[in-house]
Amino acid sequence: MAGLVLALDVTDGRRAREIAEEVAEYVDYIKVGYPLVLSAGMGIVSEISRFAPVICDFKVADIPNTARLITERAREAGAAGIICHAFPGRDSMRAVVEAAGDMMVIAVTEMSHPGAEDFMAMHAEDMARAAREVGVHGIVAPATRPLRIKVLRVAAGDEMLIFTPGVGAQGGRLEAAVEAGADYVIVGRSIYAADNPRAAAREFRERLDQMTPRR
Ligand code: NUP
Repeated sequence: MAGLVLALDVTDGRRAREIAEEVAEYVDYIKVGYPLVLSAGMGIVSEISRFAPVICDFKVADIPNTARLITERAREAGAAGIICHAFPGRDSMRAVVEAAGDMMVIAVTEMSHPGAEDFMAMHAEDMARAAREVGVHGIVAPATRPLRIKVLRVAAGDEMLIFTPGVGAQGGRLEAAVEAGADYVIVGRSIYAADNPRAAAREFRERLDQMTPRR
């Protein structure tokens, strides 16, 4: 069964906690990134972890030493996972994997916005293979281009998890992304900006539950 990740990109800590509590029953992870952490501080990671395991979307893209330092901060804060970029190369991804301990590491290969076709797409398959080689657990692939999820599934192999953003606000369709091979769908605005985030999360969950699992 494919899973659901809420991208909690609100910039108010109190609202973030409210939404996390409301949707907890329907999501597998809550992803927090710079919009929330730069507003509310790193303490928000453990606060949100009371409701669902947290993935820190820090898109780590630096030299190995700095990548390690950032990863250690996410681990200290109690995160369950961290997102890094694949493009800085194997050594930087390896530094994240080594510093991650029990955290899941997810590497961005091809992003979901149109600009990813300028530079990232042409190297995305190599990036997925490199991520697998160095022990990364999952990749990010675009729900806005389901065919690319299929291609990246072949490059990443069957064991790797595919997380796919771009459903809803960016125009991607949940069913198409899951049929193309995604394991987790990442949804932000269509849940947290809905009139009723809990009802929106429940609806995404129900749509996922109706689909045939990949494995
Ligand atoms: O390629 C990516 N596309 C993307 O949208 C990689 C990401 N990490 N994201 C993130 O997913 C983005 O930063 C946001 O947190 C979430 C999608 O949110 P929404 O478009 O559903 O609101």
